[in-house]
Amino acid sequence: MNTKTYAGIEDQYSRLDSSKIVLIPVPYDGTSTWQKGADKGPDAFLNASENMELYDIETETEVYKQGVFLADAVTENISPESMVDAVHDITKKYIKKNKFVTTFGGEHSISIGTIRAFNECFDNLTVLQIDAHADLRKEYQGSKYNHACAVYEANQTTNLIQVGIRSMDIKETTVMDVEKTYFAHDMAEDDNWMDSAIDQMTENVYITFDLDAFDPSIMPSTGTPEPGGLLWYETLEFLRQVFEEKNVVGFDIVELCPNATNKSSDFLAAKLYYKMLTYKFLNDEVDDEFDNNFNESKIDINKFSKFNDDDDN
Ligand SMILES: [Mn+2]
Repeated sequence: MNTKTYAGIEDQYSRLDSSKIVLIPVPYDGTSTWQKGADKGPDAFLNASENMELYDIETETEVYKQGVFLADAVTENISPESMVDAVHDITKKYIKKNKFVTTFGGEHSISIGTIRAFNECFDNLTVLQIDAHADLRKEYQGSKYNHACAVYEANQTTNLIQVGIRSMDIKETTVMDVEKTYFAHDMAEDDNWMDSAIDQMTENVYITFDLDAFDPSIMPSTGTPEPGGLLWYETLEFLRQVFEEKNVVGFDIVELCPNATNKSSDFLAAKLYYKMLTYKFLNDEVDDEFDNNFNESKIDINKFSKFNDDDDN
């Protein structure tokens, strides 16, 4: 059991029964291909969170009072597939407890498990992927559960919207839906990308946020930094709009690869997480009941599922 709490908050705000939010750390780094260290991400994030001031100036709120339960870390790592299964199971368990479920990685392959759980529990799910990389490979280095494959399944089974993309393999062009892809070089010149992306979302939105979407000038501590990324305030503006206009059902933040001497990226990740919670609960009083609106009897596949098309081939 964890003895520490998220951000060092008091017991009354961190117990499972009274918390609307659950945070699941997944310190997994089994398939990363270049710089290792994403397994250290959750600890660095939690340490930075403990040193962060919890009053949000922009919104004049203290979202931690909605309650944040820090779940035991998922440490399953016998194989990438068993890790994904473990993440899937624990995510679904907390969704069914009517919690707002959030996950902190770890490398991006953990999101395969979280997205699968959310897609099984929410109708017509949109997956908003904010990332430098397309991550659309069906298989990479012998595994379907490699970080380079993070959203292949989401692309097949959900309404996937990709934002910030600036690196991919030519093979990925064959599965990518370019109408739903916002490339970084286009975003730099087109102020309309935020509205356009939101217009393509269904009501239920899951956000998978790879920290390498940010520009390396503000987020250097990530496994594969790419130039030309998102900056802080435009990212917050976009996220706030998404949370205001859609039902964000959960999110993950992945690929923090901490640097021993420069902690600014850890703090950015901590603040990003807190901002996303803040936007989610902006109009909720602490005493309001929370309903995550999961569909207990969901049997329909997502209307965006491409599995049926595949069967015809
Ligand atoms: Mn990435």
